[in-house]
Amino acid sequence: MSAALAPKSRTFMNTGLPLFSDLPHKVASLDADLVRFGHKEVELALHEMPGLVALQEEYAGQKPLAGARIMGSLHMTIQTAVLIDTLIALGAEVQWVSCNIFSTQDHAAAHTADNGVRVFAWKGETLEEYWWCTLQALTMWKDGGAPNLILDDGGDATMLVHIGRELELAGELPDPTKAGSEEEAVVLQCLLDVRETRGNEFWTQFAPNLRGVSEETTTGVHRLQQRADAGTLLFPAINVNDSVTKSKFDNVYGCRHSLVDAIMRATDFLISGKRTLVCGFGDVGKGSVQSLRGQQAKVSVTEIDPICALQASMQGLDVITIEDALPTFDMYVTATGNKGIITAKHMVGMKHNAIVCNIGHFDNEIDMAGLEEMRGLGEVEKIDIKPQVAEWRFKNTTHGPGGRGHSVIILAEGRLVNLGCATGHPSLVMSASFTNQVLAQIELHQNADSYENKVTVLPKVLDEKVAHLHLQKFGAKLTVLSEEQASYIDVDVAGPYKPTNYRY
Ligand code: NAD
Ligand code: 9W4
Repeated sequence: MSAALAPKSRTFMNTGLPLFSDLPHKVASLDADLVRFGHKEVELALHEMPGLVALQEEYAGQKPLAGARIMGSLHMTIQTAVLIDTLIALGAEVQWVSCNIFSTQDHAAAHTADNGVRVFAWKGETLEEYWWCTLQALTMWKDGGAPNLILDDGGDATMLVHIGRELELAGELPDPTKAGSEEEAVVLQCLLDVRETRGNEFWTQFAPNLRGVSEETTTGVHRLQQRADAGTLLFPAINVNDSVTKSKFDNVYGCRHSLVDAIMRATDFLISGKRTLVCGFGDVGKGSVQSLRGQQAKVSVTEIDPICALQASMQGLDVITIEDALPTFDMYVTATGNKGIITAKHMVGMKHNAIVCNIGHFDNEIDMAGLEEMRGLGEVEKIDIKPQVAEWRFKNTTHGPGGRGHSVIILAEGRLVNLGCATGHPSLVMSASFTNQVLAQIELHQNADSYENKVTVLPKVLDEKVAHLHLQKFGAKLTVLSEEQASYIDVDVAGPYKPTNYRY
């Protein structure tokens, strides 16, 4: 169909929303109480986000992001609202969506929309609505223009532009019937609708406006790296994930805060003194162990890597296998990034009312599919206790109360417990991460032309700057190197203080 013949009022799939909408925003509600709650929570979070406050103050008069038009695709939470406010304070124009259908905090979206920002995000979007939101924030700018930067988490926005352009250049029609998943079918339908209404060169003309992307997570960085290796990345990318002040804070300190927070919000189970198994002793496992030990749980770990196992041993933890734990342990936390860590068969052997949760990879560290299969066979019953807390009762075992079947309590359906049962990382942890994001956006806005279309991390001095901006909050006082000391250890007085490959 030619663009001229295309119906102008076409709606996108089952959303009932115009494919290209002139709505100023779309959020769950702008009810006065919700807006007020959002504004107040942002005000409280701001006080805990010293890196972002410092950047706002440092650049108050300079507007280093003037002329930047940033499309953001990152969980629309209270902390993200502070990030958005900071980008705007630094001169940027911003349009936003969430990067997960469930992760929007509606009061955060209400705060942001009430401030006049074009935000398209609400908790519990359908996949169709999610991709509609992404299309609006990317393409529907108030003045009819386009963004020149993307701030991405997971790579969806970056991917839409790349695939859209590639299919146009290949002369191929996007074909949802060839999709490998339900989500891919929605993406291809979105691209097909754009093709049918806007013609063969929409993304080809759109993409050159983009000068760079900063990426928040491991998955997104991986997708960018694959493109860079294949020579198909269209603009430079800054990998924020691998700044030390992002990854260590997110993985270790964020999980240290939010693991017991989640378990306590979900249950009234006493953690102290309980035998708890943490599967995986990487960064997230280390944070999780600290979290549980803070409550005086008796923690043991499982590991496949002898270095991490030795680290655990040096911290006084028993390194065991899950089979060793089954008869006596009260709680299990998976933190491996791997799959099939706790199987349905393991759960058959657990103590009555053992708590099982995951803080690692999204949804397959715990074999929920195996449990569902047993449910289908009538061997296990699922009893919902409250949202995100379920009892799974094994009917044929004999080590439950009175020699009958036993149960396990599964939190957040086996998905990330700190996000399903609590509110994730505290603002201060997100401040470290998002300060890197702002520095990355400034760097791309000012110097994108000096970068190749590759993936780079921020230089270590900027990582150190992020740490610096947070020190005052803790009343920390740095020792200043003398010139003599600096030359003795072969660093500059102003940093960087470590070689690039230093492991913190
Ligand atoms: P990591 O690689 O540092 O640690 C994972 C550890 O698990 C490694 O030491 C590895 O040897 C071990 N492991 C792998 N397979 C195992 C197995 N079968 N049994 C026992 N141990 C095994 O990774 P990380 O940074 O700790 O991240 C782990 C996961 O947590 C990732 O999926 C990451 O995306 C996720 N993550 C979650 C949050 C959150 O807030 N919930 C935050 C950051 C990262
Ligand atoms: N959140 C999230 C919340 C609820 C939720 C299907 C129904 C990640 C990082 C940050 O993913 C996030 N509910 C789900 S999935 C899901 C995901 N389901 C699954 O059944 C329930 C998320 C980063 N972050 C913090 O950690 C703190 N502030 C932040 O911005 C946020 C949210």
